[in-house]
Amino acid sequence: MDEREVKGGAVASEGAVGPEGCEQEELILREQAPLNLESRLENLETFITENNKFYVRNHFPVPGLELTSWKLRLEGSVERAVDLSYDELLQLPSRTVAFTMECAGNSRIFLHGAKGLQWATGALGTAQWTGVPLFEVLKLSGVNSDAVEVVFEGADSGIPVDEPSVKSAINFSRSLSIEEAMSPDVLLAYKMNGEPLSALHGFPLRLIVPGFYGMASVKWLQRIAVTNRRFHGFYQTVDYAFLNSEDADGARKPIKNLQVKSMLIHPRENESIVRDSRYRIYGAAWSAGEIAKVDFSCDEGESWQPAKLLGESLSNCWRFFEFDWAAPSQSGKCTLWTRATDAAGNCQPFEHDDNCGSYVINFVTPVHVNIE
Ligand SMILES: Nc1nc2c(c(=O)[nH]1)N[C@H]1C(S)=C(S)[C@@H](COP(=O)(O)O)O[C@H]1N2
Ligand SMILES: [Mo]
Repeated sequence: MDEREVKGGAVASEGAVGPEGCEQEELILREQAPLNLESRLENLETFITENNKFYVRNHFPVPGLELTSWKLRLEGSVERAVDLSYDELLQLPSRTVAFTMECAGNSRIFLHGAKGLQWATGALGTAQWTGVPLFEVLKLSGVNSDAVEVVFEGADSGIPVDEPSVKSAINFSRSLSIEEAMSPDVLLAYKMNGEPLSALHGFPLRLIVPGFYGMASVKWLQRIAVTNRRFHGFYQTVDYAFLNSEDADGARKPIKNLQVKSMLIHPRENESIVRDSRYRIYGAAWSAGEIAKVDFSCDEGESWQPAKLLGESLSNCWRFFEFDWAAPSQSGKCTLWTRATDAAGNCQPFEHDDNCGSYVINFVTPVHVNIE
């Protein structure tokens, strides 16, 4: 894997915000323009991922927004349109919610050559997000009885790469149904781990949708529109969309909920382990909801043993696990698997669902180690 370090001085594009001065050495550069950065596994060992070690997923250049000219516009199928300044938002009731955010394309390298950014397993992280519950802001505007969805528009725009169907610049936008939007966990967040959002993570305001893949958490929010019909935006029906083979209409549906998944943090791919030793297997598991169990196999699924879940269980957050492994007494290669099950009874599949294209990569993947 090509892991070029991100050093200061590289700028995404003119007028946009680059990684310089952001102390991004901790991250792996996956794309320079637009800037895409992956977290290092060794920085994902703790419950909270530090802000400067948290992956960055951008589709367009990072807009450099200034508070003096920025405001949030709330309009559409509402009783009254509302404009809110940053200071006005800070005055509204706030909440802090912990949430593990994973990019829907995380682990794409396991699809061997699939189109898109070649993420290994580090396009995820957990932060405490602070902001105004979206429903509080919708209360200010009122919502008409015909409202169906809420559309969130970011200030970033451009023409998506390799998409001849899109001829002119579009903004990054996604929608939620009215029911989803009313969840008290859905936040208009202005803080990440107690600090104001950085430019890379959506300053001054971003949406946070716990339990959904990252694409739902629109950064650099500038406009929220309540609509009386379904939104068919590019990042809703073309990209970040899937085919449901049970649906007769054949239309692509937006990818939404996080699917149950686990990853090993120790050992790493190709790590050497002393034969006959005890080794502490360590990893993380997450889902929309809570994790019920994680099983470990060192014989490609012939037999499974339960790992020990660590810490407390928090909804929509990862949970770490460990397993005290008796490494084989023979030297040679060994393949390690983990398989998580969530509280709703979903467990990780063994194969990728092709209806999801190069997204939702939650099947059981191997870590190969050398017993020496
Ligand atoms: N406006 C805007 N919001 C966005 C994106 C984007 O490109 N533009 N990327 C989305 C995707 S695909 C992910 S995974 C998350 C990543 O958030 P992060 O960069 O703070 O880690 O932001 C989402 N919100
Ligand atoms: Mo993403």
